[in-house]
Parts: sequence; C-alpha cells; structure tokens
Amino acid sequence: VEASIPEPQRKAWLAHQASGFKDKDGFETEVVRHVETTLARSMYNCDEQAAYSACSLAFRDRLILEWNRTQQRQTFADSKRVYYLSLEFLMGRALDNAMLNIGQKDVAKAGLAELGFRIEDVIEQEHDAALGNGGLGRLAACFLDSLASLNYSAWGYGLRYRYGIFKQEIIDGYQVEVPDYWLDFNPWEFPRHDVTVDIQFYGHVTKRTDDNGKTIATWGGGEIVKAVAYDVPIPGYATPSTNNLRLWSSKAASGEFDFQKFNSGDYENSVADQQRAETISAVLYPNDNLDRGKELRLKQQYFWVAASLYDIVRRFKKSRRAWKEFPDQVAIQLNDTHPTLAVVELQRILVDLEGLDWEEAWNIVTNTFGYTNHTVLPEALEKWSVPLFQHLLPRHLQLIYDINLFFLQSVERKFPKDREMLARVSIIEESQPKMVRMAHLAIVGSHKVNGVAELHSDLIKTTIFKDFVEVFGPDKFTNVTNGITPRRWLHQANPRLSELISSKTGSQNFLKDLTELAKIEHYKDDKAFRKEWAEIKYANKVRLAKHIKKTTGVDVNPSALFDVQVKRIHEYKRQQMNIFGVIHRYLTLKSLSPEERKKFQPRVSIFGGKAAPGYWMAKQIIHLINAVGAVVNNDKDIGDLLKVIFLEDYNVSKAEMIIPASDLSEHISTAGTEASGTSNMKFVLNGGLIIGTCDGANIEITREIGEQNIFLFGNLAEDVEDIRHNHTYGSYTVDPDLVKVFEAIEKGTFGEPNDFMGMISAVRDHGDFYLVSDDFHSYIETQELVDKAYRDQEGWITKSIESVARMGFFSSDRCINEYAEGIWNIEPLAVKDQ
Ligand code: NBG
Repeated sequence: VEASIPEPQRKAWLAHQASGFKDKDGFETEVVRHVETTLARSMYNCDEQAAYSACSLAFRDRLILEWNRTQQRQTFADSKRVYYLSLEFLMGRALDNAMLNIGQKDVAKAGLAELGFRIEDVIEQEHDAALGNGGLGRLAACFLDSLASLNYSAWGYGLRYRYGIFKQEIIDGYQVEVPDYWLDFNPWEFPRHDVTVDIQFYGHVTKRTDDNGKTIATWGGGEIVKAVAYDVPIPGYATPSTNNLRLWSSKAASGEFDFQKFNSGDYENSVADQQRAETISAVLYPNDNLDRGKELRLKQQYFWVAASLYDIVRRFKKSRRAWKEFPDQVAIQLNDTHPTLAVVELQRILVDLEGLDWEEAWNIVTNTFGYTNHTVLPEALEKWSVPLFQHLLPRHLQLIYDINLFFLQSVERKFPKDREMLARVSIIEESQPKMVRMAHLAIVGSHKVNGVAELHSDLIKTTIFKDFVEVFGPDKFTNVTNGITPRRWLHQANPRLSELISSKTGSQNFLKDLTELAKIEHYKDDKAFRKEWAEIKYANKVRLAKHIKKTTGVDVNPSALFDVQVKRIHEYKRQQMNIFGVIHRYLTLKSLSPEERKKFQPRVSIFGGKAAPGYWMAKQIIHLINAVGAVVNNDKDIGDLLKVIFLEDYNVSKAEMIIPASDLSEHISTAGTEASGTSNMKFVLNGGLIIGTCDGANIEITREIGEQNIFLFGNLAEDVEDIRHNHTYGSYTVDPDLVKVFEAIEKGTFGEPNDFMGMISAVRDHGDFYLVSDDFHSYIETQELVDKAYRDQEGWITKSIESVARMGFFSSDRCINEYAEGIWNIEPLAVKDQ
C-alpha cells in the first residue's frame, strides 16, 4: 500500500497513519479537540450528548484509518469479494461496538471518567440505527460483524432510510406509531457525493436488428433518480479489518431530460419532483413476514439493486478481466427475495449494455447469485403484478419473460407434457392480474438456495419449493443454520458474564471461537463459579427491574422468575397463547386460598415487540397484554406472585438489556412457521432457559444443549397440516382451560370484551389456524414444569451453565464460514497480505 502513495505525499501520509489516540490522555485530548473544533462547542458546557458525539468522533477517526487501509489492501489483493444485498440492516448502536471491537473501551471509560462522565450514560445518548424490522435485518447486522471479524472481503449494500422502523408508544394500552427520524447527528456515516448512479424508471423499450442479425433492445425515456452512496464502516473484532456497508439515498436528478422537458420554469413542480425522488429512500416498510405489494416498495427495490450492481460492475471492470471471470471475482447473496431484481438487472447489463450472448450472460448470472429463503409463510412470499412491472420496469419484464421461457423449455424437456408442473414452477402466475413470483425467479437465477435452520431447509424442499428440487436436483438446496455475533450478544450486552467466562477459559479467545465456551463446563460444580454465575443474572435482573419501574411505574421483584417474550408481534409467534396462559395463571391464583398461593412460584411476564401498523390482530394482542397487566398488577391478592409488563419500543439496544436479565424466554411459534429465530440463541447464550416448540433453530439448540436443558412442548410440524384439516372438516372443541380464559375475558375482567373478540373468535370460530387451543394444555403443563424446575435453584443454575457451555455452534462466525465455503467459494484474506 505504502508504495502506491505518490512520492510527494508519502511522508505526510506516513505521519498521518500514526495518528489517532494511543492512550487515555491522548483519548481525552481528542475528545476535547472534537468538542471544541469539530462540534464548535465549548468544554464549559459539554453535556452528555456532546461527550457522546466527541467520543464517537475520536473512535471514528481510528476506524477510518483502518477502513481506508482495509479497502486499499482488498483492492490490491484483487481476490473474490462477497456482496450481501439486504433491504434491512438492524445495526443498533455503533459506539459501544466500535470501542469493544477496537479493544479500547477501558481507555475510553477511564478517559471519560476523568472528564466527568460515566461511559454508560454516554453510550445511552446514541440513537439506534433501526433500518430493519426484526430477525432478518438483525441477522444481516450480525453477518457484517462476522465478515469483518473473520477478515473476509465483503460489502453490505442497503438503503439509507431517512426513517427507520417507527418508534412505538403505548397510550392507554394501545400501540401508537411515531416516526423515527434518526439522522440528526450520525457520525457513523460518510456521504460520498462523488459516488452517484442515475437510476431509470418507466419509459419504453425499442428493438432493432444490428448488421449481424442480432436484436438489440434499448430502454429509453422515463424518469431518472439519482442514487447517492453513504458509507458506514464496519469494524471487525480484534482485527484491523474494517469493511464497508454502502447505503443508497435517493435524490432528484435535476437537469435530466424529463425534468427539463416538462418542468422548466415551473418551480413548484420541480420541488415536487425533488420530493418524489427523495421519497424512494424515505421510509422502511414496517412489515415483518408480510408482503403488501406496494409500488413504492418495488421502486425501492429496483433503485437499490440497480445502484448496487452498477457499483459492483464498475469495480469489476477496473480489473480489466474477461466477463466470464465475473463469478470468480464476485459473489452476491440475496437476503430473501427483496433484491431478486438484481438477477434481471445483471442479465440486462450483460446482454443489453455489454453485448454478451444470452447463454453466456445467463451462465455468469446464475454462478454469481445465491438466494437465502427466510420464511415459508405464504403471506410473506413476494409477488408483483405484471401490469405494475410493465409500467415501472418494461425492459425487466421482457427479460423475465425470456428467462421464464428458457427455463420452462428446460423443464418441458425433463418432464415432457407435464403441464401442471410447468404451471407450478413458472415465474409467472397465471392469475388475474398475472403476477411475477419473486422466489421462483430467485431460485432460477441462483446456483444455491438455502434455508436458515435444518427444519426450515427441509420444509422448503418438501413444501413450497418441492417441484424445484425435482427440476434442479437436491444439491442446489442447502441449509445454513443462522447464528449471532457473540461480540454484541455476550461481550457487549453482558460484560460481567463475558469476563467470568474469560477468567475460566483463560482468554477472550472464545469471542473469536465460540466453541471454546465448552471449557466452562468443567466449572459447573465449582461453588464460587456458580455463585458468581447466579449473582450476574441477579444483577442483570435488578437493572431490568429499574428500567421497568422507570418506564411503567410497576415494581417487580428481581427474585421472581423473569419470563420474557420479546419479538415482533405476530399470530404465528403466538403472543396470544402466552397472554392466555398468563390469564390462566391469574385465574388459578385467584381460586386459591392465601395459604396455597404462598406455594406458588412468583413470576414476572414480560412482553415487548412492535405490531405492523396495519396488522389489526397484532395490535389487539398488545392491547390485551396491557389490559391484563392493568388488572393483575393492581390486584392486592396477587402482589408479587404475578406481574405482567409490556415494554414499550423494543429495539436492539433494549434487547441488549432485556436478554441478559431473562430466566426463561418464550419461542412458542406454531411448529413449522418460524424459519429459525435468532433471539432464542441470544437468550441461551446469556444463561436463560427456553420454553419452546419444536420449531426453527429450537430443534438444533436442543440437540446441542441437551433435552434436559430446554422446555419443549406442543404439536410437531409434521402433524400441523392434519390438525388444521381436522379443524375444518372434523370435530373440534376448544381446550377446557382455554374456554375458562375466554369466559373471563368475555365477562369483562380485563375491560370491554369486544376489544378482544378477534383473538377469541380466531381460535373458537375461525379454525384456529395457529393451533393455540391444540397446544394450550401442553403449554400450561410445561409452564408448571418450569415453576418446579426454578424452585430447585441449584438444578436451574446447572442447566444454565451447561447450556451456555454448549452454545458454540450458534456463532454467526460459524454460519459465515459455511456460506463462504459452501455458497460463495471465498476465503478470508490473511491480515498480513490484505
Ligand atoms: C425471518 C424469520 C426468522 C428468522 C429470520 C432470519 C423474515 C422473512 N424471516 O425466523 O421469521 O430467524 O428471518 O433468518 O423476516
């Protein structure tokens, strides 16, 4: 790298490489410098917000140096890169993560203390970067951490939403959505006004034949919007590698033809034009596992995909390699079907713009892409109407039809005369209107398709993508079980536990190789170790209890069993079953004498999570949880025996506080519906036990930690279809305990019963699609086993230690290495020759 710097600049460049603070005093100097110059504020009124800003800027300076070096080294190495295309990156806060990954948190803590600040308060000033809905977006964030920490040459590509997921307020027990404007001061992004791409929409296609008889298609006219790059540095843990996350922001491309033609001199309209362009990246769609098919969403997808591909192709072209080498240099992973247009866009670039033959181009395309499926829920599988496509992206629609034609011809050769097979696998659904099935396009356009946990990967092969297994053979389909980064979800979220573990494993190496956790199992009978283990959990619960008091006004006893369900609110995740179970517990307690009650295990039932703004049933669930809390928490008969808490505005930074404080967490989706789940892994890694169904990654967690360490219940995925069939066509009665719960609600125990009738009739009158009644008895019984197990505190601690010791498999490092080997065919860049 050094040799590449021009001679006149080299001396200054070398001196600059050594800049950035070295120790506590240096750090303080940098903080003061940033307060007084960068922020133009005076130290005499430096508040926590200013301290946060200056501290971030001091760390940012260090990050940028490593980031530049990493990018230069990767460019010189000129080896294969992976591009992770995701519409969501749920990053959470950056400062704490940067301090820990760089390994300078202690220095910052001491420095800030000398300047009169508590580091925890400074960290708290940061607004979460909440550019995602839930598990899918957080997975992308964990992957970025692992890619950098493992020294892979990797970029993330996403959208720079001006508004991330909404902020949730609870008013009178109802969810209210408030916009999340998070960009007021964001030191972690760098606008690259020199990196822009013009993106075209609408217009029309003309075709002509060239001298060789080849048809040339040209997409002209329409509207142009400018994509501007914003770069976010992603620091690896304990390595200098710092990767790049590039987020695109939309801007009006003033001066472009349509703008000139229609709007010259028309000021008002030109402003409207500007606003329309900026709308594209304005807001994240707040749906989790739900597709709404809105035009603006398709615009977002094409805008982001086209800008990213332009960037990737531009980078490839610099190397002056032959096109056929493209898949040796570039791997692109499609995070769900959201970026599937990239398949079509690359084919368009190669055929229309670069003049390659269809076959050659298609070979390059299919060898470049991999597709990850994250759900089997039909309402979440993306489909776009053909007329909408025709209007917005006319050339892409033609290409999709051609891709489909060649694909169906190959199917026809393999399955002659099987018209039904053709109809089932077709990329176009012959409905009214016709629809483009994005998952089919993603499968046809990729060389590998993976699910995110073993059960899920099996299910996609036997249900939604069954026909494709016959068409392409089973080897195209594979599994990569999800993982989580232990840096954020153990070291950062639970520093005391991380320290205890490193004192026993001999180093912090377990944060790079999580299988080293196994070493702590040797200490599971060590008295002092067990005592500290329990004390850490207790301290985390005290911290959460304080937060509960502050935000809800309710006192909870930290010695009670903390039972937590925090995730997006969705019928398939069955928060309704949880709250029905809580009501059952309340009714049971009320029916007991004061003496009998004393034998009961005290519990705090903690809920958190957002409902999609248009998801009526999910909002009703939130309302019922709050209504039950209002009654139970004020019932003098009950006292500390049961508390019901709904934590407002669940997000990444709150998860970092809540997860380490859990004794028991609930992962109770109807079997076969939760593709993986990742919070299950986070809870167990922090010493909490799980009550759950045989679904998603729960199954693999059980295999790793042992059946004795998890509370499994409920029907199995293989039986769900028959049970549902029986609901519709056979005899069907609601579980008697659940009937009593419904009666209590209908009597008005928790306020106006009509407010909750949707939840009741879904179970009683509309076929109980999610099997709440079928699983209720097993759920209640298993909760009784939990109570019993918890009363044996020593036994519980053993379970907790054993579980953590056996969680090594669930690191996102393992997961990323599997993608790298099995899908991307890429190796880490040794840091020395990076
Ligand atoms: C979600 C699944 C989760 C899974 C995450 C990450 C979507 C479409 N899917 O079970 O519901 O853990 O993806 O793979 O958001």
